[in-house]
Amino acid sequence: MTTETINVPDIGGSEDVEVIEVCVAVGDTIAKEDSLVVLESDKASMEVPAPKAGKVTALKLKVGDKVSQGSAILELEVEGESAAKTDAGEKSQAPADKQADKKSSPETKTETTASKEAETKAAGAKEKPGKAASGTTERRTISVPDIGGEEPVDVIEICVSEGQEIAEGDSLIVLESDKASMEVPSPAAGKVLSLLIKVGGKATEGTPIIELEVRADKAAEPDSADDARSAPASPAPQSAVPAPVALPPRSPSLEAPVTTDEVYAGPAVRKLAREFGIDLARVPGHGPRGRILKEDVHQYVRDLVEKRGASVTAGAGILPVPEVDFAAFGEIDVQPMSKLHRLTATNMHRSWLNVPHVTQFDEVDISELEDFRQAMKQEAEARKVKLTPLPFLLKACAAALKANPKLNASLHADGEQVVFKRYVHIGIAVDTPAGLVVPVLRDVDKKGLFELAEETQLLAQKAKDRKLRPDDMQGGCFTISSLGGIGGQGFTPIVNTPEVAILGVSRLSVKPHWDGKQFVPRKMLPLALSYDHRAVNGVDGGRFLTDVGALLTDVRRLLL
Ligand code: CAO
Repeated sequence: MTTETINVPDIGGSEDVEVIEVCVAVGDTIAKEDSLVVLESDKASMEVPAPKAGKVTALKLKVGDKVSQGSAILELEVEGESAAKTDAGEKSQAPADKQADKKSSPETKTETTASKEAETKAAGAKEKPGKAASGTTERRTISVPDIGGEEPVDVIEICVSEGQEIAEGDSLIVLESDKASMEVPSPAAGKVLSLLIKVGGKATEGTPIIELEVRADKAAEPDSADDARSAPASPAPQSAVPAPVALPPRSPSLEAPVTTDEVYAGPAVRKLAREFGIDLARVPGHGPRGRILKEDVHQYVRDLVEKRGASVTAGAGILPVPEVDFAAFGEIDVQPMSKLHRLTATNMHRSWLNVPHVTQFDEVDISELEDFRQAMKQEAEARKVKLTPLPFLLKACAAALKANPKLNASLHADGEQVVFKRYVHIGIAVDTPAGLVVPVLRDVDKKGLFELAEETQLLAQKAKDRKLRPDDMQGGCFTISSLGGIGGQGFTPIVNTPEVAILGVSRLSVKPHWDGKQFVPRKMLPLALSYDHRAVNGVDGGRFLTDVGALLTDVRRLLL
C-alpha cells in the first residue's frame, strides 16, 4: 500500500484554471477513471479522471482554487504500487509515454513550454495552406484541432460569419459533446471566406471549419500558421496525456441548451447562463464583436432581479408568469397602468407574499340596525349626509378593536416586538377611476355616526377627485373594505400591511331565520375578517368578529 500524489494533467496548455467542483472527499474509495475534479477555463470545462483506483487520503485543492498542469489534486492510497507523482489521466498512456511524461513532468519547463506552443497551434492545427508571397494573401482551410477524442461532437455555435475579419484567437466555433463544451479559436487573423461547417453538424479532429484569407505578412509569422500547417495530425497538447476534456452531465439544466445559434459566448459563459436559467440570446454582449462575457451575464441577472423586485407581477423566488402574446388570439388594446394602479398592485402583492393570511367568515343579523338606519335617514338627509351601513361598521369595528387590542396592532419591523396602538384610526377602501385608495378616518371610537358618515363622504369624494393628501391615507390601524353597495356574498380581503386585519363587507340579503318557533325574514350581512396569522390567532379573530356581530345586531351596545 503506497500513497501517491495525483496531479493535474496536461490541460491543453491552459493555466490558472478554476476548480469548479471537487468530486471526491477524503476517505472516499474511488475507481479508476472516477472524476476527481472539474476545472473550467474561459474556453472549456473539463473533468479530471482518476488515473487509478485507491482511497483518497488528502485533498490538495478546493473549489475556487486556480490550478495548472502539475498542481496537486489529492493523495491517493494505492495498493501495491511504489509511491510516485501521477498526473491524473495518465492511465491511457503507453509505458513509453509514461516515461516521457516523467521526464517532462508538469514541474519541468520543457513540457510547459511545449504545451504553450501547442496551445497556440491547437486551434487550426490542421490547416493545409501553402505559403504566400509577401504583400499577397493566401487561402487556408482551418480545421478542428485535437479535441481530446475521436468521437464526433456537435457543432453548437458558429462564432464567425462569411466576410468577417477576425483576429488570431477569436473563437470560430463551439463544440459540445455530452461531456464537454469547447471553443475552437482561430490560429490566425484574416478574413473568413467561407464557412465549411454548420450548427447541428458533427466534427472531429480535422473537420474543416472555415476558409480563411490570411495576409502573407501574417502568414509568414512563425509559430502560427507555418508551424500549424506542418504540424502532424496528432497535435502536441494532448500527446502526453489522456483526453483531458470531459464534463459529464451533472444535471439536466447543464445539459439543456438554453441559447440560440446566434449567441456569441464561450462555454464558461454558457454554463453560467444555464446555472442562472437565463437565455443567453437575451443578454447583451460587451466583449469584442459583441461577445457575451461573464460580467454581462451577472449584470443581466442583477438587472432582472431589480426589475422583478419592482415589477408588480413578480414575487421573491417565484417563477414569473410566462409572457403571452395575447395579440396572437385576437384584437387587443394595451394601456399603461396608472401610477396608483401600479402602487396598489405592488402593495397587494407585497402583502400577499409577506402575510400568512387567514380569513374568517360570519353572517350578522342587522335587521334592527337597518330599521334604525331607515328611521334615521330623514335626519341624515337634513344634515346632508348619507347614512349607509358603513358608519355603523366603523363604530362597531372601533369598539371591537379596543376590546381586542391584538387586532389594533402592528408587527415591529425588527420582528421581535408588537406595536399596540392606543388610537383607533380606520381606513376605508375607496374605489376611484384611478384605482383603489384607502383614506383614514381618525379616532373613530370618539366620533358619532353622523360625523363618521359625513367624514366618509368627504374622504370618498376627495379620493374620487384625486385630492387626498398623503396624510389622509396614513396612520390606519385597521381597514374596512365594503362591497355592500355593489354586491356579492363574500370575498377574502388582503390585509393592508402594516395593519394586521381587514374586514370585508358584502351585500346584505334577507334570509329565513329560525326563531325557535318559526322562520322569520332577517337581514343578514356577510362579513369576512382577514388577518395576519403572525399577529392574530384564530381565537382573537373569532372574538373580534363575534364582538363586531354583537354590536351590529344590537346597535344599542355601541353606547356601552
Ligand atoms: N348591503 C346592502 N346595501 C349596502 C351595503 C351593504 N353591505 N353597503 C352599502 N349599501 C348600500 C348603501 O346603503 C347605498 O344604498 P342607498 O343609496 O339606498 O342608501 C348603496 O349601497 C351605495 O352605498 P355607497 O357605496 O355609496 O356607500 P358606502 O358608505 O356603503 O360606501 C365607499 C362608501 C366609499 C366605501 C364606497 O363608495 C366604495 O368606494 N366602495 C368600494 C370599496 C372597494 O373598492 N372595496 C374593494 C377593496 S379591495 O379591491
